[in-house]
Amino acid sequence: MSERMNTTVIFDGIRFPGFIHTLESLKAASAFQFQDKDVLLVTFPKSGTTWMQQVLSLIFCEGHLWPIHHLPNWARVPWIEQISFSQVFQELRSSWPRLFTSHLSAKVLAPALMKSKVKVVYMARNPKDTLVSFYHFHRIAGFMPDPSSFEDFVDEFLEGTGFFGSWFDHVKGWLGLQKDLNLLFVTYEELHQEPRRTIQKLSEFLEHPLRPEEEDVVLQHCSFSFMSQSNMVNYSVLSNEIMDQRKGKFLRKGVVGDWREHFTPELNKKFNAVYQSKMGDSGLCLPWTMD
Ligand code: PPS
Repeated sequence: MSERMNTTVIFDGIRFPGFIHTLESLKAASAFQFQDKDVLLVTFPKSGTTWMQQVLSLIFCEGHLWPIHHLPNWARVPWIEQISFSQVFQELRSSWPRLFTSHLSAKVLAPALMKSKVKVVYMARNPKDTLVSFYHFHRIAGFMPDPSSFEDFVDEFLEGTGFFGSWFDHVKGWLGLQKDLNLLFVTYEELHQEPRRTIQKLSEFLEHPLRPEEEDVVLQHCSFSFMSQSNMVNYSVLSNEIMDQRKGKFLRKGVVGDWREHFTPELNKKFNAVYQSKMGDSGLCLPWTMD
């Protein structure tokens, strides 16, 4: 077993899994030299990151599907804060705009972004579904601790003391920068409910218009059924030690509203009260229903 498998790195008060992050890799990300043409996908974990990585790759691949079939998502749209980034960065395909991913907070990344016109795609998902997906992910990822119980996991999520910090701070931080950055806000729910319209909205923002038949190619290759079968996005190339998909799949359900299968009425009430106290006066218009 890798020595780093059970380690934790704390950066700017937030816990990160040490298997894929070091203090150095996190610091380097916060000082990353962006270029105006770059595209940066930002998410809190389990908000649809892999799905959007696939969509972005497809929008820019212009029908050349070789990378979709032969390069894993982390090599096409790498996380700038992960240990592997320095290596992957050198191998990025130079013909594309550079596509990056990050789970970092606005506070950490904004200074580097303010200096450029980077196109930021911020993707968020109903926090209850995000939490449920994250809970299941903790059970299969060898580099994350097993959650003791769903109730405890909810408490940790509400307190913002878990890995990657507070969902509330993440969303408020990034959406609070909408006026300062070149940022498009997209939700998991809209990509789910209106995939074609959402892909059109994205391609417009990215200044990379698609013909209807190109949209068809994107839609086909970003469907849950296609992605579940593709070992370039379903993480099946990783060992069981790193991600044990015998316990549950990375592409688990891919639905909206699965939280209803997990939350008791009491937990739901507790969650809604915290959500209201943290988001109620944020001035943000968030599209999901909490009931
Ligand atoms: S990570 O670890 O942060 O990169 O995880 P992330 O990719 O953000 O989130 C994983 C969840 O996204 C779902 N997913 C999809 N849903 C619908 N359609 C497609 N194509 C798709 N691709 C990924 C995935 O199933 C996880 O959600 P859950 O609810 O666990 O199924």
